Amino acid sequence: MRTHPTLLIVVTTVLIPVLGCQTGEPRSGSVKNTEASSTLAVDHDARMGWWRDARFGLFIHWGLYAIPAGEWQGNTNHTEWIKHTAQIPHDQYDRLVSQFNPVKFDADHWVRSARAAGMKYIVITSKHHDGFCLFDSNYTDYDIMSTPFQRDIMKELAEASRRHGLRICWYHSIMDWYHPDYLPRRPWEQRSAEGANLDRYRTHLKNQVRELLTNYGPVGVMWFDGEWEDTWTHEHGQDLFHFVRGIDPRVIINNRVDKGRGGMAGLTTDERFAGDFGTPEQEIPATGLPGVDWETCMTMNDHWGYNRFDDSWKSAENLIRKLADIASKGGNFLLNVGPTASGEFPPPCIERLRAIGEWMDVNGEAIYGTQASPFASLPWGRCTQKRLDSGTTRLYLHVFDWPEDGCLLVPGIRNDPRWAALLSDTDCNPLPVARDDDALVIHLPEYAPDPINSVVILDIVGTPEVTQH
Ligand code: JFZ
Repeated sequence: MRTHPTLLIVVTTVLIPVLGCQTGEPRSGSVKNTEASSTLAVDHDARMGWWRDARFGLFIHWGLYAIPAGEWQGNTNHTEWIKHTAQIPHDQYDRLVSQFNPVKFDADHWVRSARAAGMKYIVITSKHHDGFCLFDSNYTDYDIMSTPFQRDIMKELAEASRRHGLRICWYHSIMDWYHPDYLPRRPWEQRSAEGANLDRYRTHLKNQVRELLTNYGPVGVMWFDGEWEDTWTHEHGQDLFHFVRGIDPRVIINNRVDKGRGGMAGLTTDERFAGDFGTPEQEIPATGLPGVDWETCMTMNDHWGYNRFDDSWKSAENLIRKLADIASKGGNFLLNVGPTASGEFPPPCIERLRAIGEWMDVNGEAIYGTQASPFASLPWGRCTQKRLDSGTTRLYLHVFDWPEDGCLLVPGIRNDPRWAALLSDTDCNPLPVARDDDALVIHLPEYAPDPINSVVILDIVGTPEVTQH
């Protein structure tokens, strides 16, 4: 809608995870102050502080495409790309605008679901490739205010997120199949490219980015996408990156703003390219990547946008273990939900978010603010770690396969043990730990407290000295 911008109150949130059985824990989760930093490197660390501590976020793909719900003329495998994959003419697709009326949308409910799952931030599609905007933009009428719904969804979600201590973040597509100045034209469309001007489109894009960064209070991440198009250049990426930095230097920007991303693995290795973190899509890197921030984004089934035919849901067990796997490699997990056209999360998503939340309620300490495992691999599961004080490191041993003989072998570690316990044990009863050559052996109770992933705490003296196996 082309009217005037709305001003929102600026509130900063500080997320402080609760740690369990110990004193003197590090203050993780707090947002560091950028003003104190004098070098770029420090600025980067300060900017990334809350994001590194958060480890877990919710991705939401929502837009007009939720209405066909994956189906077009008998084909049921479409999704947020439906305009492209079904080659839908503009006027026909645009009719969805008058049908978009998600009367069951409740921002508070969505944010509470994410928070209960243990998620610390939400990335939602302010605009996907189809060009439709879920927010009230002064620069287009192709937005939520032209639908019967007429409520600024971004505003409601930003406010609800702030209320519940989550960071709101925008996924904003660079590629745009609607805007007349965007180039290239799609092979399947009739519109002439004559008179189109990509620089004018870039101004439009920046105008909208300014709206997103100034009308909704502090924003955590600008998550760009669609940079792979031939028309988008490294210079355009640099320009957009610095434009965002200029508006708010605290905003984290993904690497899809520029041209440095290497395919689905999603990582930028050449420092000339901009981006604060890498974006592996639907995959988890084989190992940790020292010094590189990254976030795996993943669907719960096989589509990002809502597809009512897609029943191939990953199990809660699978997702809980993926979260531990990702944290053990020093990455973040951005897990996707594609809400329905009526404004609800599909029931299988709700079930899975709940199950993850139950696990996080007990074991969140082993995820938030942790760092990558010191071990190259472990036969029974994963490991995350936290520095407690100068003399102690806490290892979180994520046990997927509970040992039948009750002996958990931690291989190739030189440090002396201080103490071990089950994270789920609120009494913090110590577990016996013995040294066996270069391994530490923890004596476990007979049954796993959690068949999916039981976390064993092992505090050791100093920083881990691990020999590779
Ligand atoms: C992109 C989007 O096109 C998709 O709709 C979704 O939003 C996802 C999170 O991001 O998907 C991509 C991006 C890049 C590749 C493939 C899918 N790639 O480089 O092969």
